[in-house]
Amino acid sequence: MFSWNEQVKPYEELLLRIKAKLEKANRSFQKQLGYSPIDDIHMRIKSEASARKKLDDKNLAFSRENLSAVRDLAGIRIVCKFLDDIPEIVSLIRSWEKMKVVNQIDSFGYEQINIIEEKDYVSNSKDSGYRSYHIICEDKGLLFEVQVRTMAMDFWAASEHMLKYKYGGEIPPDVRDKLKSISEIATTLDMSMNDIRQDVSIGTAKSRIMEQLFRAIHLLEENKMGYKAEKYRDQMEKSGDDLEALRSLAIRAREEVPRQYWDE
Ligand code: 0O2
Repeated sequence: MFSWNEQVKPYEELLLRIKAKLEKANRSFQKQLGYSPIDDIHMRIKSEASARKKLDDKNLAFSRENLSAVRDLAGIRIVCKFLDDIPEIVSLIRSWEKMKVVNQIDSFGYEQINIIEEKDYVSNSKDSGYRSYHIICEDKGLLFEVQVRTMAMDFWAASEHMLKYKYGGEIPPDVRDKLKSISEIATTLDMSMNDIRQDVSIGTAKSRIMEQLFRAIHLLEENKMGYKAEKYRDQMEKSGDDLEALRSLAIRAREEVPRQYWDE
């Protein structure tokens, strides 16, 4: 016999490492783009009973060896804000694999992961209406599953899961039909939200630029360079909504402020 706790311990450590990598990447997205695509990260290790059932269903013994072949014994779920964030996160995870060729060690000092399989239930939803992008990964012999989905997909999956539990595993046909049509509504919602994502990104970029420009103008005024501040205010008004003009104005205004006046 083997101990379940001992069996799952390395998976717990692995999930924490992957979560830290994702959080770090999300912070970099925020820094570089002013926008973080990951809304939430959940980790889970299958319960002993659920793992036992999975092996039972495949007529496999509950052994250490068979458990290590269960691809979703450990799972990490990444919930994104918008539909277009999914390919962004999938590329990020694929890049961890590519890094292995160049460098065996990443910035955390761990070896990189291998991608075993990808399942695109976003483009091709399951019969139930389930949608998500799955990536089966491997890290030093440990298999784990990454699920990438939007908030709408996550809400649907959590509700369906809850109903499955409530009906003892078998959802009645009429409820199943309703769930399928709700999944279609969620898809429409995701697509509509994605359409306005462009506006959101532009809005975020503009507010960051304006923040920098106002800060530079304020520092110029505070440090006896009111005439320069006036010039930038004037040009800012003339630039209107032209993002590129405002961006280059903010760069120039920042350069005018002597370094010692920045308290950042
Ligand atoms: P839980 O609650 O996450 O433990 P395989 O693993 O390759 O032998 P499987 O299990 O069909 O085959 O793989 P698949 O299709 O990639 O699904 C694995 C996981 O995706 C499931 O794990 C669920 O988390 C999720 N999933 C798949 N289909 C559905 C669905 O119709 N509804 C919901 N709510 N989730 C789904 P588990 O172990 O089934 O569940």
